[in-house]
Amino acid sequence: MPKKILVLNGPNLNLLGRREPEIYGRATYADLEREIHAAAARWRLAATVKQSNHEGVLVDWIQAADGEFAGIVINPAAYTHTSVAILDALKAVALPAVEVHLSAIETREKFRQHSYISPACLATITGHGFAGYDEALALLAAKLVTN
Ligand code: CA2
Repeated sequence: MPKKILVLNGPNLNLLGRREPEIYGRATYADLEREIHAAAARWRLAATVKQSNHEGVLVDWIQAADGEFAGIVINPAAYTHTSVAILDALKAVALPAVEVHLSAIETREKFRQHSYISPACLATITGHGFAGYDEALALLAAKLVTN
């Protein structure tokens, strides 16, 4: 049975392809979901992909992942830069987690350069667009064979 990975996307990522194409590209959120499922299958993983605009919903999903999933990929979007609640939830479940950002947050506005989430993640991938999710899944696949 392929190991199950929870892929979480935060606020406004459902708008992908509709605004700011110079930063986030022209592909839509549905395209992203398709690419994540294809990447997961390549790494012999099964992805469940969810998006929410609400911090507490993301926290609830992280808590519920305990015992259900082998790892988490998360793009917390704007909550990256504000959310101790998501940091605490990831620490509480202690599942291997990888943080992904489509854009290179380290080269953008000062307020985007700090992540509250990184300390709970085994890696943070930035600036690789949709391919970042594939890289995150590859890292989890490698981590999970050795566990
Ligand atoms: O680069 C990323 O993946 C981000 O997590 C995206 C977030 C941003 O707040 C983070 O600083 C970096 C924003 C996601 C919003 O995406 C949109 C896509 C299209 C149109 C409007 C927003």
